[in-house]
Amino acid sequence: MLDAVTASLRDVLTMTYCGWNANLDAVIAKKRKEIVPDLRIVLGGPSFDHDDNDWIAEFFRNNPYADLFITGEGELSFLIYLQILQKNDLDLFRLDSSQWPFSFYSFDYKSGQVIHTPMNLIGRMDLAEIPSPYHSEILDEFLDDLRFAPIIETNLGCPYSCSFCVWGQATLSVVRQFDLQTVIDEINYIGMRSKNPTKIFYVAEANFGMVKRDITIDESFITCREKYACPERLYIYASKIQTKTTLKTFEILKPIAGMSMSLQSTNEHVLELIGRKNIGMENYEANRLEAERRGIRTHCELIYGLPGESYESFTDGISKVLKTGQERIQLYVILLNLGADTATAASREMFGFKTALPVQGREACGTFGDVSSVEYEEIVIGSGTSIDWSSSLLLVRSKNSGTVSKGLKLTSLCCRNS
Ligand code: B12
Ligand code: SF4
Repeated sequence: MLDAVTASLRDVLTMTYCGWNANLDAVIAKKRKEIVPDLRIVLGGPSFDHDDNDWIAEFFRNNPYADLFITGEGELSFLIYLQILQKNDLDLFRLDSSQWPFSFYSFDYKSGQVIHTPMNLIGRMDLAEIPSPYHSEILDEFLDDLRFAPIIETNLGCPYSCSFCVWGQATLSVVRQFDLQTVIDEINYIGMRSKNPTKIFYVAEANFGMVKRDITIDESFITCREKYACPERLYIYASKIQTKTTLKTFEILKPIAGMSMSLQSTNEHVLELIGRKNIGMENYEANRLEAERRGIRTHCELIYGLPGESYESFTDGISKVLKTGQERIQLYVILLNLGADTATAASREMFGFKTALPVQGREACGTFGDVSSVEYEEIVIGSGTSIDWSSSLLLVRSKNSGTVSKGLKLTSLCCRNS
């Protein structure tokens, strides 16, 4: 891929900036700017604190290779960027920044000022107008490559706003749906074409089973599987508020997916601090029992180290979940993901987070062509006066009593939310 980037380098290099490739972006940018000094480098993606000017200034000082950061959904903003280049001799900076759309951020190193025009709001693109990248065949080479697994997106955004999660940000809070027929056609196209040996599909949405049309999408997954023996497995997250529709959705999907029943915390004070509402333990138990009756596999997720969570409240939460009969609980450490409220300077100050920067998994380190990089993630190991989570214990169920026993050292650090 890097060779392709180098071979086609001309005027603009665009990259997604995420926690897991931030350092890789930097080394690639540096090398490519050496080859093409005038190269414009445009970043986009979720890891950007657009509300904090000091943070933004620091970001550009630390990443001097970046000419521009485009926040939010990229489709329309990037189109506007290209139109501006076309009209301005390939130079965004010829256009007075007062005319830039609000999603553009840059930096004037001489004055130390962030360049941003918050007033120039642009609308959102009608999702029905966005053609499927799969149908354009541009992704065929990835579908043909055994190392890549396909991701499909049937809607965008999440109506909830848990502070540790980037999905919960205001810009993503309105859920919008892609055209149903396009989604169904994509499922069949991917099922027919994907060479990934695990035959997995990633479904990139926060609350599957929240709306009735998900039942139609389900049926497409299942008929596609019957036709092409693919997908055999879905990486999918169910709506955190399970309704009759959610149960119906996952009943259909049960040959290829279980239903997540995430809580993240059961402590009311913690939930208030992180802006999350759960369904309540009585409803949780009723839904879990109903899922079991219908033969749907379920699991719960809990995050430790959340603001206000103590060792006692966390283990109490595990006991409560076990008492509902839930057999599988996945424990995650809280990550401070840039772009999420918990990672802002204000939240760090309010909760007094102590953090550590462990190296991410093996796939986030390495040498790729002429560049090497290592990525880190930021995890909370303590906050305020609460306990030191770095010595967290993995909590295991003592089988019959539904209580929790402690004893194992934490071995896995990972976090995926819903
Ligand atoms: C599928 C997925 C995964 C998959 C695949 C990841 C991969 N490497 O491809 C798996 C399960 C492996 C995964 C793992 C993780 N994930 Co994940 N994942 C997602 C998910 C659900 C979809 C991502 C996606 O492909 N979306 C489809 C694309 C088209 O949309 P998009 O990425 O939002 O991009 C749009 C804009 O951001 C923008 N844009 C993006 N790049 C650019 C570039 C330019 C130049 C421009 C102009 C615009 C632009 O335009 C795009 C279209 O509108 C998102 C949540 C979500 N719905 O976005 C979380 C998400 C990206 N994951 C997240 C996290 C934290 C992780 C993990 C770190 C968790 C962990 N500790 O294990 C790991 C990291 C693993 C890794 N090394 O990659 C966070 C990222 C937060 C952050 N600030 O970085 C998200 C946002 C979820 C969340 N709860 O907040 N993940
Ligand atoms: S954790 Fe789940 S419910 Fe909460 S904002 Fe993120 S995606 Fe939405």
